[in-house]
Amino acid sequence: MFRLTKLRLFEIGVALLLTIAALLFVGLTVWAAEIAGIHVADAWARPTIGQGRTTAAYMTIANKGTTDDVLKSARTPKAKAVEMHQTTMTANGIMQMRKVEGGLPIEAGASLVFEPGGTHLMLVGLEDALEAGEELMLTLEFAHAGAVDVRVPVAVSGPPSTSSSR
Ligand SMILES: [Cu+2]
Repeated sequence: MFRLTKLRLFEIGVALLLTIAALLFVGLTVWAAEIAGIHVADAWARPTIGQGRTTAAYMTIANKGTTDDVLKSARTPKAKAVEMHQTTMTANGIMQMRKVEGGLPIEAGASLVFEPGGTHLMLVGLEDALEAGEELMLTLEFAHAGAVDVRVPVAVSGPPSTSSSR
């Protein structure tokens, strides 16, 4: 009788622990999703031209979280540097690219669009030529969401299909 009670107590204890673990897991998952409210879509990069080892990458970064965030930097193992550039028009009608310093803010609920003729990611010092059909991995570094990996297909014009990050 005593043994049975002890066994039952043990079973109840295990069940309780499992329940707590499950609740904790769900809680942490929701918490993590809340923090990493960054969604990346339509990522693509242009192929390199000739001997050039520079190219631009585009994507839409949506901040679906509840916290304002800042894209601080980006990197890829394939290039020496990834810079954030803004395309501006001079008074003479000449297109110019300007490096963005200090990161790009993305308010909660807002999106940051990298697109041809506008703000873009500049991949500088690529180790190899990039051809259409290839793919590269970009890591975006956010002030709040931390590092977000993005798969970037190389295509001649526009995202080949709907692509996204985690
Ligand atoms: Cu540029």
